[in-house]
Amino acid sequence: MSELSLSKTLQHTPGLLTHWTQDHNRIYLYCDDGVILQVSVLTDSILRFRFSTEGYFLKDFSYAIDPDFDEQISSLKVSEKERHIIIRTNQLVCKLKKKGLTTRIFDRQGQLILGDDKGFHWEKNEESGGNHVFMSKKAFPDENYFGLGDKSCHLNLRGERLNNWVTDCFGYGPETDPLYRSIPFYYGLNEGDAYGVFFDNSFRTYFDFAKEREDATSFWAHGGEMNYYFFYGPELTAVAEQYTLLTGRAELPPLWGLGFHQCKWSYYPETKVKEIAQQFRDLQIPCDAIYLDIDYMDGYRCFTWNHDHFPDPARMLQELREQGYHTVVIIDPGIKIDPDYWVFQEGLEGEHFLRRPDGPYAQGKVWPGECYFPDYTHPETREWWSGLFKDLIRKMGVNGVWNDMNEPAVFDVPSKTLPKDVRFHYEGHNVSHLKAHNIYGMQMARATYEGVKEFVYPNRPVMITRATYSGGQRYSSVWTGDNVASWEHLELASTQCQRLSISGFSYCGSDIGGFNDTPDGELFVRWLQLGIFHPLCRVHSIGYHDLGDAEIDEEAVEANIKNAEGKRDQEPWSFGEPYTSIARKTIELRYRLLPILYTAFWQYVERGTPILRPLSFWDQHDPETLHRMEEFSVGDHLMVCPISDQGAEGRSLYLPKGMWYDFNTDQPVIGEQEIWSDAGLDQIPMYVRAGGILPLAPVMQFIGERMIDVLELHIYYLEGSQSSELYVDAGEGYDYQSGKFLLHQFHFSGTPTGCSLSVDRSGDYQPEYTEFRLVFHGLPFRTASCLVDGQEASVSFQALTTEVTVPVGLKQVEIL
Ligand code: MIG
Repeated sequence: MSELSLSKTLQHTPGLLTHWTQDHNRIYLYCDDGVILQVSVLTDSILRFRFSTEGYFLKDFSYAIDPDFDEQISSLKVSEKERHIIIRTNQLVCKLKKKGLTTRIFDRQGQLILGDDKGFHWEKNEESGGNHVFMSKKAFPDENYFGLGDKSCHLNLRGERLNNWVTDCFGYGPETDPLYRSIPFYYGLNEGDAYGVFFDNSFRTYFDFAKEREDATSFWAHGGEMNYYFFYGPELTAVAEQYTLLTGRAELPPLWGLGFHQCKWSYYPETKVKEIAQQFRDLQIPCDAIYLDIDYMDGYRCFTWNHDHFPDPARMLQELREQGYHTVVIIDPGIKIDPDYWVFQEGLEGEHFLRRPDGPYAQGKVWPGECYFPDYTHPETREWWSGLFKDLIRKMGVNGVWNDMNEPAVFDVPSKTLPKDVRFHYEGHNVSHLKAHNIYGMQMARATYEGVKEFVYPNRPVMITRATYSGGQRYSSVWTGDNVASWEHLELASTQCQRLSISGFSYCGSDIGGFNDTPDGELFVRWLQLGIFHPLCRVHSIGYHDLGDAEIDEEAVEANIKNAEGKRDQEPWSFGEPYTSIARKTIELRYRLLPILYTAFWQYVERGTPILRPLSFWDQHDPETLHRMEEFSVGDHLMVCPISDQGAEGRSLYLPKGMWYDFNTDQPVIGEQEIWSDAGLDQIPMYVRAGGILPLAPVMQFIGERMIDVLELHIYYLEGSQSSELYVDAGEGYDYQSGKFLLHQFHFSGTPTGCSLSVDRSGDYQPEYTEFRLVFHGLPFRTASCLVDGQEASVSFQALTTEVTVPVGLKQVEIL
């Protein structure tokens, strides 16, 4: 069954309320037709709505919810009126109508935030024996919608109908839907007030954002429960923070996880890997990680090595480490059916593979040929899987793992995946593929993450996955899959990463330069100029593989390699000058920006604040921000708008309200207007919010190449005040969890004749540098004196800046 037209189907709606009960923060409403609605008040601004049509609830279970989530409410009152049940929290008033259980949620001022249109309704699912469950909400005439993960359509979802069924979609485009991930979470924004809805249902889900009817937004699923969460903002960022409070956040990656990464399908044999590694160092282009794609394995058997190509992987990886590289290897879910292969044997013995409903194992063809697939929804299978990483990491020295094909993707079948009746353990709930499909990749990433984390200890794990579900951000970063080397895809990459970031997945990136096809030098460097702002910054390409019919044809691949030698290279130096120099300059900027990215990552881990924020997150009251999708920010103060047109030497862009500085020229610019930004091939339109402080690191060829002796803090003058943060720790290991971190909170304040900077500090990490170099931009007055903690200090004057070096422990600087 594909699409259901809401109006044409025979539906049931809840009857009349007979009675209600309250059990702490859970309120149960019972109807005369057996429908029950459970409303859980989880925090003052998070409500959960869960319906049953059976007169009872099945055991509650979800993979999405963070096991560490705490229910915390400060006040809750439930009352009954003639026609309604009313639930009040500190933030919200929820009115439930006795007839039909339709719901309206108001803020404290009595403003309607979200109200039902038809509300909950359902329909028999003849195919599965269960229900199709629907919910429809009223859409305000000017309401806008955002979120939903990796979708490639316009950032603003109003007028779209989309669905979630994780799919291997090689070479997808702006119209392709569904894609690789299922993140059934959206934002509504009406007249400046934002809320979020998370429909936690792992079946195929649909969302219609005022498309079928201009005045209704609805979501539905082909099975499972109507089970959704409401988050009140009213700020968009607050919605993001609450959604990730519920579904979790990533943990801090090692700093190298935010370095520049180079990947290709595939670097082999060893001499090739070494040549690439050496070239980065010779050309002085920074790089922290090299990836090995499927050809490192023996016949695509996971956890094996092709010893012809890699005679001594442990030695090779050790040598790469000595050159400053970390190595990430790919691991797919398909385990080759091969009685002589130890992983297959163990899987059989432990009964770890997915089964068909009639007993035997489910089989599908992928890279290794016919395969079985582990049931990652079984705790014992996850434990077994985690254990498989021991040798790969401890003996061989692998540092991070990349999970691919975990939709799961299957070749040569129209569904591109396993049959829908395959059985899954699902933590004892025993379900079919219809329910488990969307969470399969997430659970594979979880099992992988647990193994990687255990075996790289005391270091931190780095994970990357293709398929995932809401909550999967707790385990792994994601990349946007098999995109294309085209200008259109450069724009898509930006939209998709912004959207992933506001959907809980801040640790994300695209295949820089494009996976399919080969970019020219211009496209490649313009893509890099976007990619350096994405937390996962990785070049990847299809290399010599022509995927046409997704068949494994070794001979064709070999022939391709011969034919294409040199032509499909996608390293920073592959396009000659001036591109190599521009690529170097761009990647160097990435390394300069690392303190900003790391601080933003900490804010995401700590508070759930998205690292990449679309323009609408800056000023949701300004209608101009709601339809733009190329401007975005990284962290608290940096606004970027990469060039995405061939031949462009600049572009126009919109800056939100306030004062800004052009990062490249130091020119002050007034926001809330469209401006033109010159950007020759080596330049990126970048703006800094006035009052903001940008910490910039020195360029390194890789993390830890040498000690940092002084960290630069770039301070952009504002007449007024502004706060900034800088988070630092060792960038590796777990000492930060026991206080070995340093959080600086800077408060800038400026008048027409002077300015001051005060610093609060927490944590007791001692960075390797003992000094900050303060670089003041845009001071409108002549500097007569500078006091650092009351002592006169000497400043130097550059063309555009005023500079002073201060101890890291400073409390206050005054410039007069
Ligand atoms: O069927 O491992 O998206 O990044 O290079 C293709 C080979 C399988 C798809 C991934 C891509 C990877 C490729 N994989």
